[in-house]
Amino acid sequence: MPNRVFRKSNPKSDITKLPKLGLEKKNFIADFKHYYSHRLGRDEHCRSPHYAYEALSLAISDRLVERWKTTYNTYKDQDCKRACYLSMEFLIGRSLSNAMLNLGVDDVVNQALYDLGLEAEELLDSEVDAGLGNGGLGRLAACFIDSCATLRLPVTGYGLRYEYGMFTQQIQNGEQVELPDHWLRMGNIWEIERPEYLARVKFGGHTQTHIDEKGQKRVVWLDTHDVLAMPYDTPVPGYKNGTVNTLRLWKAVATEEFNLQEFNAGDYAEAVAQKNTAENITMVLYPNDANENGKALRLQQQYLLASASLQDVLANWVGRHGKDFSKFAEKNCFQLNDTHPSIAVAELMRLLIDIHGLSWKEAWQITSHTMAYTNHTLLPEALEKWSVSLMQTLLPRLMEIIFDINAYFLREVSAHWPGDGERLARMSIIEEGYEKKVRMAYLAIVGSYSVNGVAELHSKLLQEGLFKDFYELWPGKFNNKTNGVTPRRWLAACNPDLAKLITETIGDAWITNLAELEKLKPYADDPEFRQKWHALKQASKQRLVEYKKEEVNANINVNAIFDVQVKRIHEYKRQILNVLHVIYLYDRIKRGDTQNWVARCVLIGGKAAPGYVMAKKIIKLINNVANVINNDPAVGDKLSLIFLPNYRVTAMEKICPGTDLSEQISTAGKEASGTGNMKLMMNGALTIGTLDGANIEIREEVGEENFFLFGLTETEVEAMRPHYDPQAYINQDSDLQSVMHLLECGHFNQFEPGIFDDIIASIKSPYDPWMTIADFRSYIEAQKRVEQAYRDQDHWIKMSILNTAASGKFSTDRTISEYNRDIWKLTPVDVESK
Ligand code: T68
Repeated sequence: MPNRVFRKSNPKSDITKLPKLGLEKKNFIADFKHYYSHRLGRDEHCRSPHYAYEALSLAISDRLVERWKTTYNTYKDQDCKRACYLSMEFLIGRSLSNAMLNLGVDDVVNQALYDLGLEAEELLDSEVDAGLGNGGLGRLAACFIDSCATLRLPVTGYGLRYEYGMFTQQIQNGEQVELPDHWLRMGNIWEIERPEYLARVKFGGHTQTHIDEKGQKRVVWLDTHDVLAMPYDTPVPGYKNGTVNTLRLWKAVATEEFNLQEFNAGDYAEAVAQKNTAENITMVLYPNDANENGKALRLQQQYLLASASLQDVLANWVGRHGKDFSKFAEKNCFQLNDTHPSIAVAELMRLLIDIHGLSWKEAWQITSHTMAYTNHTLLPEALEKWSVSLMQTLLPRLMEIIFDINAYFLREVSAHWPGDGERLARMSIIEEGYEKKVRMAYLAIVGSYSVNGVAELHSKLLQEGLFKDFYELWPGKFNNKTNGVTPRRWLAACNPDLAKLITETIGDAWITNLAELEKLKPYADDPEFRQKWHALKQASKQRLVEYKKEEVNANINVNAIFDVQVKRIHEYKRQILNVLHVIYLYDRIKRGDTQNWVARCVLIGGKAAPGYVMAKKIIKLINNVANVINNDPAVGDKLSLIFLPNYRVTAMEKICPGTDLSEQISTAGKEASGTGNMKLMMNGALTIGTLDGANIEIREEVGEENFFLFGLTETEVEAMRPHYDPQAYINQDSDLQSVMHLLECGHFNQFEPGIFDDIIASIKSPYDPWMTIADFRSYIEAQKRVEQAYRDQDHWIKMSILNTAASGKFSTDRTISEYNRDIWKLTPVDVESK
C-alpha cells in the first residue's frame, strides 16, 4: 500500500510515533478518569456501571492498539506465511477481563478500580456478550484465535459482524421465547471500522464469455447487484507476549451508486428499501446449530464472507507482489470452519481467473494448495446442500466454476475407478434428483489439501463412513485435530481462585503449557491440598447459587452434587435421558427408597433452534418436571432440577467452577467432539459420559477409574439399530416402567394434556435414532456409582483434582500447534514490544 499521508523521509512529521502507554496503576487511573469524564461525559452522578466499563475498556484498548500496530508491521516486514481462519461464527462472549488477563494487567487494574471506589465485578458484568455464534463451532473459533495469538502465529480471523447475535432466551410458562439480541445497541468499543479496506461483492446478474486479445476465453459477470463489505477489526491479544492479531468481521452496506440511481429516478423510498436489502445480509446470525434450511439469505452471508475475505487477502498480495502469484500458495492458507465458508473454493478460482488473469490450471494449483477444511458433524441432516437453481440465480459465475471443478474431479474419479458409475454418482459434487443440489462438503474436500475431524472417533468415522469414497481416493488428505479450549478464559479468568491455588502449588507455566497441570497429580494425595480444593469448589457452588438466585430456589444445598448439562438442546445430546434419571430419583423419593441418599441438584441449560419443535418441547418438559419436583415438600433438598435460562459464554464462565458432575451423554457416534466436556473437566468436574467424541480421549487421559462410563458404543448402536426394540427394554425394567408411567399418566402436565405425547412416542419408537431407552439402565447404574463416589468426599475430591491434572491435552494451544505442524506450517513471529 502506498503511504499517502506521511512522508517517511521527514522524521519530524512522523506523528504516529507516540510514547509507549504505561501499564502502571497510576496510568490506568489517569486514563480512566480522562475517558470517563471527557470522552464519555459522565461524572460522579452517573449511576450506570456501563460507562465505567467503557472508560476502562478504552484505556485497555489503547494499550492493545499500540501492540496491534507493532504486530501488523512485524508481520509485514517479515513477509511471513499467514493463515486465515474463515468462520461464519466467532462466539467471543465478553472481551474486557480477557484483555486484562492477556495484557498482564489484571491485578494492577483491579487495584486501580479499588482506589477509584469502583466494584470490579459490577463493572465487568455490564459488558454484553458478543454472541456471534450458535455453540461449540463458534466458541472453538474464538478459542482458536486466542491460542494463535498466544503461540505468536500470524493468523487472521475472518467472519461476519451480525447486527443481532444469538437470540436471548426467556422462559415463559416453561417455554422458550426468543428475543432479539441487539448487542451493538450500546456501541462496541473493541472494534475499529476500516472503510479503507471496503470490498465489493457481486450478486445476481449473468455471465458472458468472450475471447480476449490474446485469444484466451474470458468470462465476465455482468449486471450484478453489488453489496459492499465494510470491515470491522477487533484486536486479539496473545497471553503476555506482545502479539495482537486481528479478527476482521464484515458488515454488509449498500453501494452508493445503487442508491443514487434510484434516487435520481425520483424514487427515494425505493432507494432506501434497496439499501435495506443489501444491509440485511449481515443483520442476523442464523440460530440453527445443526439443520440447515437452505435460505437464500444464508447463502448470501456465506458468499459475502468468502468473497470479501479472499479479496482482502488478494489485494494485500497484489499490493506487495503485483500480479505474480507464483508464491501465493507458499505464503497463504485458508482454514474453512465447516462447509459454511466453503464457497471460498470456487470464489478463489473466480478471483484468480476472472480478475487476475490466471489460467484454470494455475488457479487450481493455488486453490487446492491453500484451502483446508474442518468438518464438525456426522449428522447427515446438518450437511449443507445448496440448490443449483438458487446458486445459478444468486451466484451464476460461481455455479459455472463449480460445474467445471466437478467435471475435472469426476474425470479423476473415473480414471481411478474405471466403469464405476455408481461411485461417480455418489462422489459427484452435484447431487442429481428432482432438484439438483451442490454438496458443499464435497466441494470443500475436492478443493482442499487437508480435511480434518475434531476428535479421534469423529475423524475415524468420517473416513469409514461419510467421506469413505474420498478417503479411498486421497487417504493422505485426511487427519484428526482433537478440539480444545483456551485455558486463559476457561480456567485462569473464569476460576481465579482455583487458578491461584494451582499457581501457588506448581507455578504459572500451566497458563501457556497446560500439560504442566500434570504436576498437580501428587497433590491429590495431600489432605491439606484436598481440603483447599474442596473449599474452593464449595465456594464456587455457593457463588453459582447466588448468580442464579432467581432460578434457583432458596433451599439448594451446596453439599448436593451439582450435576450439570449445558449445551444446545438437541435430541442427539439426550437431555431427555437426563430427565428420565431425574424422574427416576423423584420416584424413588416418593416411594421412600431414600436410604443413604445423596442430594443432587441437576442444572440443565441450553437454547433450542427456534424452528426445532422437539427441542422446544424438551425445554418445556424440563421446566414442567422441575416445577413438580421443586415444589414437592416430600422432596425437600434431596433433589432439585433447575433450567438455566439464556445459556451463553458468560453463563458458562460462572457455571464451570461450580460443577461437580459433567453430563456428556450423547448417543455414541453423534457428538463430533464436545468442548463443554473439556471446560468442565479443567475446572475439576467428573464426567459421566458415553464413548463419544472427545469423551473417549478425556477418559483415556484421566483413567477409567476417574470417569463414569455408560452406554452402548458406536459399533453397538449401529449393530442394534435394525432391530432396536425399546418396548422390550421397558418390559424388563420396573424402574423404567415407573418412569414411563409418570410421564404417560400426565403427572408433569396435569393441566396441559397431551403436550409430551411426541416426546414419549419418539423415545418409544423402534426408529428412535438416538436410542435413549437402550442406554437407560446403564445410565442409572453409572449414576449410582457417581453417588457412591460422592459419599466418600475425600475420594471425590481426589478424583476432581486428577481430572484437572489430566486436562492438559484439551488446551487449544495443543490443538493449534497440531494445526500448524500438520496443515498451516507457519513460523511463530516474535513481536518486540512486550
Ligand atoms: C459442534 N458443532 C459439534 N455446529 O456439535 C461439537 N452447525 O461436537 C463440536 O465440539 C463443536 O462443533 C466444535 O468442533 C456446532 O457447534 C454449529 O454451531 C452449527 C452452526 C451452523 C450450522 C451448523
